[in-house]
Amino acid sequence: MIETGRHALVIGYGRSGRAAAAFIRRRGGTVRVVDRADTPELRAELERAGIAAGLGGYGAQDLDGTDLVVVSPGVPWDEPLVETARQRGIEVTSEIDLFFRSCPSRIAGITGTNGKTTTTALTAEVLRAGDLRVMRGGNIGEPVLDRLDQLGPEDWVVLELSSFQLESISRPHLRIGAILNITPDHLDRHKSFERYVEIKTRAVAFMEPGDHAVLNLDDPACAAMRSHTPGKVIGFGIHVPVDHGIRLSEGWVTIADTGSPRPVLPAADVPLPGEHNLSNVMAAIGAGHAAGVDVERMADAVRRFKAVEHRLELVGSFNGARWYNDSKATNPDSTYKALAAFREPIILIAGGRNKGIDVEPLAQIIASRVTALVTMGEMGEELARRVRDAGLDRVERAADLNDAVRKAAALARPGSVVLLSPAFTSYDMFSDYEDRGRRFKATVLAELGQ
Ligand code: UMA
Repeated sequence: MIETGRHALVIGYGRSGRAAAAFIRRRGGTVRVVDRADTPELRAELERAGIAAGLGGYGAQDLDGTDLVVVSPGVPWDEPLVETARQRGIEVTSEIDLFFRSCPSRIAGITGTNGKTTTTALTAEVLRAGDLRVMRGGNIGEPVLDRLDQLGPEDWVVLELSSFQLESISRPHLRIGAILNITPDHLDRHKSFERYVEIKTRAVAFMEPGDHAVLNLDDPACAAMRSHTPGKVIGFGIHVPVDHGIRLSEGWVTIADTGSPRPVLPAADVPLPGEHNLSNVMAAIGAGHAAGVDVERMADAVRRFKAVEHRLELVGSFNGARWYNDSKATNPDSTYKALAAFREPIILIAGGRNKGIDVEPLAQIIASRVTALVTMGEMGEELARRVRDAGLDRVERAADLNDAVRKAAALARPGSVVLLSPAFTSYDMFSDYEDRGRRFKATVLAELGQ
């Protein structure tokens, strides 16, 4: 076992770092933690766990006595401390890399810019409906390394994989790998779109001939992956012809493989709004088909499925308007999909921290699609100005979340949709997108609920 007797330095003590530290200690290794943050809670937690730590920053001296560096997903893979470790010949890994190295089970991985969490949750349900034993985890917010002991060779692990995670896995061998879509995201970290695509390609590049690559043929970058995988391709698409894979035939999601096409369920039965969600369902059915799940059972799993928290999640109806929490929309593409999911007049709440994305196309689309816009956060002012320049008059700038909810409530009319779909990250005002979504829901209920 790689980690037995090792002296590990874990960089970042969040969900991933905690799981890695616990795992290494259980396997007889020693752990020291460093974190750029230094809070009383973090200190207390590390003390309780009896873990030595350097908080409030880190440097090369932290590598002394270390022979394994475990990097959290939020820490750049080319962070200077990590580069120094490599130069000194110290092995660099991550929680998810250690998992891949030791996992006895078959792994299905879901990646892409948007829709990963919903598709991961749905794929896990589809496989479970086929009586398979499934562990779900990864970027969805559920680390897996600390649950390794529960796994056996007959099990499936369904993992949501972010680009940060994929970059850190030395050999990401997936038995089923789904790539949902690729549009510019995380460019602050990966520097170029080409590099980002290259990292996503890793999800299918390490396959063997019996494995399955589930690829969105509607998305040019995903379709191009067909020539980068040794696995069997199961394509899916709504707008392009699909010879082998999952397609839409006369309104039915249909499996077209060898033999005659098999209808799975009518697209109208998909319980999630928007065409992007139909595409996510097709990906999950592609994965279920690859795992050998019966068509009817897959259809049942899809029909039963409920929206994941923070993804076009209905908060409630107030004064005739429906309010949705789409806090997970941390990039423009995700917001475009949310805007396309409704026919009703939309009051959009957007803004946050920019991660290197060109705001102009977003401003144009918002101006052409929404009835009114309320902006907040670091990008609030620029977004408001650009959307006004693009021709929308009803644009308001909110001081904080409470103010945004109040302003949106004043703009809403019966029959309209109020949508929090920020298009930017949450780190300017919240600890993460989940915090943003939960506070949004609490504020809406406090302001408008009975
Ligand atoms: N930290 C540092 N230095 C840094 C960055 C962070 O010391 O440069 C410290 C922070 O102070 C904090 C800790 O590291 O104490 C946080 O680590 P982290 O940012 O890696 O977050 P975790 O809580 O470990 O959660 C990570 C993923 N986070 C990120 O990729 C940013 C979670 O994905 C994932 O669910 C979890 O592991 C379990 O696998 C979240 C996410 O936002 C949902 N992902 C991005 C996305 O979906 O767009 C990729």
